[in-house]
Amino acid sequence: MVRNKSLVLAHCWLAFAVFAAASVLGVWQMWVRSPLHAPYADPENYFVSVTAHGASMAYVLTTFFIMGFGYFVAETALGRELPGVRWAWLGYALGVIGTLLAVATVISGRATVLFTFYPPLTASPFFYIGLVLVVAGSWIWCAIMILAMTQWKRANPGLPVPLSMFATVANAVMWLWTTVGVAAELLFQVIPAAFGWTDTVDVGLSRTLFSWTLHAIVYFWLFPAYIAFYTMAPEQAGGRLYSDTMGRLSFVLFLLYSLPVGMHHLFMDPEHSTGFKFVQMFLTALVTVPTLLTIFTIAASFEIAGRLRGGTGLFGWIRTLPWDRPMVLATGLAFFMLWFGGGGGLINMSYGMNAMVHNTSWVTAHFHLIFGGTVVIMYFAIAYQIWPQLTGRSPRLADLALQRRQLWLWAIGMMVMTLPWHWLGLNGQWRRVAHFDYSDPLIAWWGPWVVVSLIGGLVLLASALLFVANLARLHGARRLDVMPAPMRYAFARSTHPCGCRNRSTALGCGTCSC
Ligand code: HEM
Ligand SMILES: [Cu+2]
Repeated sequence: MVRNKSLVLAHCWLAFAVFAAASVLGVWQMWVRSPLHAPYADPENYFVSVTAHGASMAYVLTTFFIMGFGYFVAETALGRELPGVRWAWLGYALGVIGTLLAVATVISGRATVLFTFYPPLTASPFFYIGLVLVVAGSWIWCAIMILAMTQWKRANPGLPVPLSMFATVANAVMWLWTTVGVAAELLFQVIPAAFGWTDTVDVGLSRTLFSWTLHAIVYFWLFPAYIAFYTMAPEQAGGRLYSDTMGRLSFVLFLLYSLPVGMHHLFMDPEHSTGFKFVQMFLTALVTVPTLLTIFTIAASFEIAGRLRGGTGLFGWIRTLPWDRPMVLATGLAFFMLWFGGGGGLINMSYGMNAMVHNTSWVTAHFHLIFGGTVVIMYFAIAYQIWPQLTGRSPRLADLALQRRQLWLWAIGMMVMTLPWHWLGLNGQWRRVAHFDYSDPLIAWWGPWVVVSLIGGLVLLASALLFVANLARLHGARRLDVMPAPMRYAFARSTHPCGCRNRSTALGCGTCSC
């Protein structure tokens, strides 16, 4: 039972409305970069658009969705009332005001600084103040998450916190620590300079402070997807979580590894030494540990589910999984995209190879695949799964078919858009550039590949609109008499609840009846 449905819905709807609008801008940008003639295509408009699209996707979609989902998890996993609901609404209001301020400055052309706003690019101070307000709103969310868990622990001494809440709080703690970097940059360097109170900015310092936030923010976005992998997908697949400890370990590792690695974004910057960059590379490589742990644990959980459903042989269990359930399908598609996106990430991470792709389209293609692909497809799946509890309406078979179609379109569109985009980057295509002179024989062959990316972008746009339509249709549907089933999270089970010492199999104890 979710008490504060409107709180969660307000966050999700704002996130998804902004996402849909930003998707339209994304397609237009790809069109401008292509050899086809796009309307309104001038560099001014392009950078207004890329700033609006980038900031909307990276800050608004994510922050509001993560906050809304966190409130949902706190209520459903802890099974008690959310503390500080008024504060939660205040956090929402701050976020809305901040978003409006930032959007207004971008649309009026006074903040074309891209979502990274690296000085010496300078925007209207109200752009930055808007961002600070969004972050301040999210800090309130962090405090509420921590408080909710503490209260629950006090009421349930000795019991482990449910994994989904454990991960949500890990995310809140990480976010509190990691936003210190960007907050310091904005408050002490960028905003005073934008108001004209100071006349120089130490660019090396501001890039370093921003990087403090810039990698961990990726984990902030990623956590909901991992929460879904660990606590929702195994349950939907009809099995159980293979290991609760692996889950907790992964989340703690993400929390630890997020701390010092963001400066790997500055491999090509002069202000850090080579030795320091090597350390950054090494720490970044460690991030493969929780990623591989997760892939292993979720694959094992799915294998348990597939075998429980009668699957046999080395791979037979894959076929018996219930792929018709959106959460299961999305997990499969997310892992597929993670395979490519993760591989690309290893190249970015390597100090030497990074020099080859630095500031090319490779980078943009990479984060679209892993963030827009793997992470955002799980946001869709989470939304589909929590919508019945929030709206009181259960999806019918036809609704589920449309949800699956939407997920497929997203994965296909993402692959079609990003594979050529990577390839062009490898061949030197610049990122953040509006116009290319395709009459130059050196780059003329890029044109058709950008058009293929554009087609991928159109498929993505269709999927984005279908997603919002799917949610709206369910929200507006006639209420049925049957109430949707309460939210259930996947749990791991001890192989030997009875404590016997028999040999066990993946499905449980082979010999005793426990
Ligand atoms: C409809 C699907 C999408 C299309 C067609 C699209 C296309 C684009 C294009 C063409 C750019 C400009 C790249 C450049 O100038 O180098 C861009 C930038 C960006 N996109 Fe997307 N995008 C889409 C969805 C997404 C999603 C789902 C996310 C993340 C959730 C995302 C995040 C970003 C960010 C953060 C930037 C800014 C990059 C920068 O400043 O360099 N996009 N997108
Ligand atoms: Cu990074």
